[in-house]
Amino acid sequence: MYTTELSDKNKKPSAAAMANEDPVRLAAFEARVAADNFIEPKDWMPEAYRKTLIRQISQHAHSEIVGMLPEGNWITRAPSLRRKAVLLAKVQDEGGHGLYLYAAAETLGTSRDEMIEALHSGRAKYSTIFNYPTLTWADIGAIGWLVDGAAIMNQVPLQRTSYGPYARAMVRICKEESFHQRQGYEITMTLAAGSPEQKRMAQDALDRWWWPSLMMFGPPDDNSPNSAQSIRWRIKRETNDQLRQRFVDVTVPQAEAIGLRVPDPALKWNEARESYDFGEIDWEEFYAVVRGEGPVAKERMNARVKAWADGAWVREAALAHAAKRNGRLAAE
Ligand code: BYC
Repeated sequence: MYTTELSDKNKKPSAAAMANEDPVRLAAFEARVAADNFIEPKDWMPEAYRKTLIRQISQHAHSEIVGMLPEGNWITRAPSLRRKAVLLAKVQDEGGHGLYLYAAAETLGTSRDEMIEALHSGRAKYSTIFNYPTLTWADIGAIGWLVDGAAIMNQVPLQRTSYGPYARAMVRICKEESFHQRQGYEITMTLAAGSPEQKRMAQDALDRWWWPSLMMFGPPDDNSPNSAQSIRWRIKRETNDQLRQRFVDVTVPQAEAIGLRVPDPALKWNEARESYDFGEIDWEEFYAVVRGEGPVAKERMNARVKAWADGAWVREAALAHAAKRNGRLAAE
């Protein structure tokens, strides 16, 4: 995510904000959530629930759109026509995910323009992972395998999030993400089984993307200001640490199966927990990237702002066309 510092403001709904809510409606809302019924756009909801959803869904949408950049710049350099066609389709899918998610956020009363402005001005965040550079073709494998793999781990439980439009968007997104994860693993597997130089490239990409992928799940639970309320309102179904642990447990055997080494000397199977113990994440690095100090944060935002400016004529033409068509329909 970009330039916005982590802070406690606007995190938990303040007691005063919640006290302003109608207690009867609030109790009915909480009972619906507790019964696992979806909340729909026209249903009554507490303001803090609406705000939390707008924050999370719009950040999620921004991540999909900014996430097109690291892979997009490898489309012309993909090593074969097949790889190029697959990568093109994948990057296009990410654009589609962003659009479903912006549409889901719009049902909460925010506009696309407001969300885009928040991204471009640095008020809204997007995932830290997209502020790292893609140096070699092996990075495209690592992104699909690890970044999409982490995204699926986080997004599968979001199919049961309490807000209906977000949950339904996630169902389709998860299907596509699982194809993305497989295409990335297949690239990495091919490189790992290739020449010594190709295997070295695959290992180097794993070395650079492993820790940033673990950071995608967010701060540790005891330092995650939004988690408790989001879990209570069933916006989040599992905590950051639970999902991170599951990702490690699933991914380590995948690395071993293709002869790669996870770059963590503390990684060790824990018989009692039936899970891997793993080393300390560099949280200083995470918070620096959240503050906008990621290696390619400025390039990413400049690219988005330029794309938005360059696309102005398309938006204007589409609006002019819609106005003309509506005028014609009204005349008929
Ligand atoms: N990066 O209280 P917490 C993809 C922020 S893209 C930056 O735990 P929460 C793909 C967090 O926003 C898929 N910031 O927050 C696309 C909060 O700050 P604010 C991306 C982070 O919301 C292209 C503060 O830290 N997936 O698949 O309860 C190519 C405290 O955190 C990060 C999503 O967006 C981070 N990594 O939990 C390939 C999933 N982590 O907002 C692949 C949807 C935390 O209060 N989002 N922060 O100022 C979520 O599930 C949750 O929002 C999070 C954070 C788990 C990320």
